[in-house]
Amino acid sequence: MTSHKADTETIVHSDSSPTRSRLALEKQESAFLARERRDPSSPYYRDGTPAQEPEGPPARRRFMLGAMAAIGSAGVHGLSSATPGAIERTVPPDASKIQGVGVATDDGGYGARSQFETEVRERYATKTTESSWSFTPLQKSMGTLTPSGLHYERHHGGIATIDPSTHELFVHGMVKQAKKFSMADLKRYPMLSRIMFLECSGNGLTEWAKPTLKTVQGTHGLTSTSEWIGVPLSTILNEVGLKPGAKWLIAEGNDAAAMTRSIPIEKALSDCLLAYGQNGEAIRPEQGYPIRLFVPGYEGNMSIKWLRRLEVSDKPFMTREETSKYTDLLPDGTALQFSFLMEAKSVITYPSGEMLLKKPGFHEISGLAWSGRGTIKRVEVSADGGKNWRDAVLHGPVLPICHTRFTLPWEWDGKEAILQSRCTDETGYVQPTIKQLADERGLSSVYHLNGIQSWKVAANGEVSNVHHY
Ligand SMILES: Nc1nc2c(c(=O)[nH]1)N[C@H]1C(S)=C(S)[C@@H](COP(=O)(O)O)O[C@H]1N2
Ligand SMILES: [Mo]
Repeated sequence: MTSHKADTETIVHSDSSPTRSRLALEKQESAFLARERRDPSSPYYRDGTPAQEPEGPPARRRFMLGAMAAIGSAGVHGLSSATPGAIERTVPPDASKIQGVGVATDDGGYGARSQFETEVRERYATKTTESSWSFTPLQKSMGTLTPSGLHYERHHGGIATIDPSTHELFVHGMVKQAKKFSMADLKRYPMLSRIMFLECSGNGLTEWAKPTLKTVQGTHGLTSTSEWIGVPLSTILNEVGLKPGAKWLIAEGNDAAAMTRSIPIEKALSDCLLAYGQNGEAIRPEQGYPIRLFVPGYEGNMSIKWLRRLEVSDKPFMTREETSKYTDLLPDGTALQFSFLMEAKSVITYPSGEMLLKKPGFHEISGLAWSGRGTIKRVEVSADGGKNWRDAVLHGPVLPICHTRFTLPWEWDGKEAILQSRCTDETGYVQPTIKQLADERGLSSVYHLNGIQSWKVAANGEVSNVHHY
């Protein structure tokens, strides 16, 4: 930090005016105290003013996004999002002058974040709202874990509501003994916990031909990281016993979309998880409560939520999601099928689209990198559109198939700059440019865009989404 002195000189507290005397402040405080200290059952404060109930969540925010029409939906409209569950409390001028808020008996006992934190998922839906995308606000992300309430969401037929006490998972097909497992049955098996990212293969699909969405939430927000807790799928497959020749299994959801995907048996036996826990509690309804399949490192659509059935077979099932959807059309008219892996990808989250750098000087560049193939080995950052690269610091623990936080100190000279990050994973795979991907695959397919993201910092400090090679 170079301008420490300048910083202190320019600090202005929004509530401190030079004319306000200490006396005035104290008067304000005692008025506040009189208002605060009231009998909770009384509709009046001690000073006689009527007690008003909090007005509910702060300003509702609306988001619109025409570009999602690229996904092929007939119409798109923004859904409103409000800061969920934040308890609004009166803010005293000096919190150390009064008792803090006593333990609440009427808040349901489930915590909420500070009323001052307002970042929310951006939600987009087709005309019917049941098919929707909710994007994680990566611009505000810290570290690697995504709070469950901000995990990205992709639903094809709305969020299923399932009673765990009656839910069953049916495992059948080429097995020695078909079986039904209740949630209680599943929870008796030895558990496994792993911190892993999930990413929709449609993440960034609007960005192939030209920069389209304005923020990192729009361009990269369909990925999140959670701790996932459950039973290894191999345990359950062992329990039913695979018949010789078993090569694939189909996973089916209990939602209105009855989403289905074929999974190769080697993958099913290696590291797939039947997850009932997320970040220390039961998985959220949005994430597939009471149980989802988690297929580490593979495209998000294979991690079937609200899982109700697994059928073992000697061939893939060729369902809608692997024939008409989730294939990658190539320039020669053929299509890639079963493009499971999520290749290495990184993005700078600070500074990123729509931010404003107030002044030149020190800024810490920060971002996320991840790879479906394993651990991130290296992240390089360029501030001059790819001419020069510097190694960023990777913050541990660097886990396989997990978001990895990187940072790099940057001294901005106040001139236009193009910020980029490029990652390398443990297999030596280096994140390509968007142009390299487009040259190779053409522009007919929308999935699996893992190219280098460029943010332009204009001389006036405004950050915007650009393509730069
Ligand atoms: N049953 C079911 N499973 C599903 C889906 C769905 O709509 N229904 N969406 C899939 C897609 S496309 C993705 S990217 C991930 C999203 O998981 P999340 O909503 O927990 O982030 O779930 C997958 N599993
Ligand atoms: Mo997805």
